[in-house]
Amino acid sequence: MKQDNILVIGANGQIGAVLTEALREAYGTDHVLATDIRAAETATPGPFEILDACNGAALNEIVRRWRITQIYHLAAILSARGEENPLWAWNLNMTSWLNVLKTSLDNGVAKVFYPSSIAVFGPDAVKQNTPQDAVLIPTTVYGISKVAGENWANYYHHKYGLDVRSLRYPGIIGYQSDPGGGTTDYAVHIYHYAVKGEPYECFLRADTALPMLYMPDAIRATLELMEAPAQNLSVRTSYNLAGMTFTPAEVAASIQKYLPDFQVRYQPDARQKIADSWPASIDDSRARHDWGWMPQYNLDAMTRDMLQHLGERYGRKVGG
Ligand code: VAH
Repeated sequence: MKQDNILVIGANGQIGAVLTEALREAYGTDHVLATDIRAAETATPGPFEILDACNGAALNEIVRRWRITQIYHLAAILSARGEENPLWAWNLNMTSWLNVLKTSLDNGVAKVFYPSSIAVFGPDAVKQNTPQDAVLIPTTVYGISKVAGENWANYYHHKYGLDVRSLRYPGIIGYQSDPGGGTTDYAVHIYHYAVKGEPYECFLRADTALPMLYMPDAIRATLELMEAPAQNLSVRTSYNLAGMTFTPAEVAASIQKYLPDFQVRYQPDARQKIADSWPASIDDSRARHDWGWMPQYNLDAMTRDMLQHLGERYGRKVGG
């Protein structure tokens, strides 16, 4: 068991909730402090404190009191919700991240994780197999904040030597937690509707191909990056990361192999424009080269696992 004290900011979010459990498994429950702007409905066992990371003094106090050695900053306003209130989203995403960087430097935090996103790419980037160094002209405030955040990470590393590491997550799908305010959220909701035996109205067109990653792969990628030898890392903005690419029609077909009566209707909304600005697939060869990244789940393996776990939650045996 490694003796670190780890702070997770945004621990009640879709990725934060699962990452907190994985970190507690690796470092010991009492060495991982979960924080969020409000308490979760279903508290999981382990240290928790209310923290608004936009309050630099509060963040600094917690880092000092807990002698934090690693920070995972999972709090952010995502793509769709950010477009409803752009300046609020920008201020929250940037103020919190700049507080994390300054507090980490001031308190000798050894390692910092920053979640970026394939949302850093816009319509000017190559659509298929988007390379690590593609042009970054995003069309959402969320994407703009992630491009800026990546560059602040790179700046703190090269100017001050802070060990900041980052991944450009694709859409993340998992059964353990709910997504909030994203454009890829459909890929989680669709499984819940299917297991509940209800038709699903998808807010993207049936043929919208997007890069996606199953939660176990996303969590493993995060821990593998954070544990990689620093000298192997050639990217200090953020690594492209990919798992699979699929469309709403393809995930529906994958589900219908187990639930043949499941129906999907397609009713694109404002999120279609965001999705159309993003890559369809990602080249993550740099991550594979630098720290041995290799996804383990494809669409059918994810569907089988999602349906099995959600079936248990909703009391309906499916798949598996
Ligand atoms: C979103 N789930 O939809 C996030 C993610 C690539 C998408 O960044 O905003």
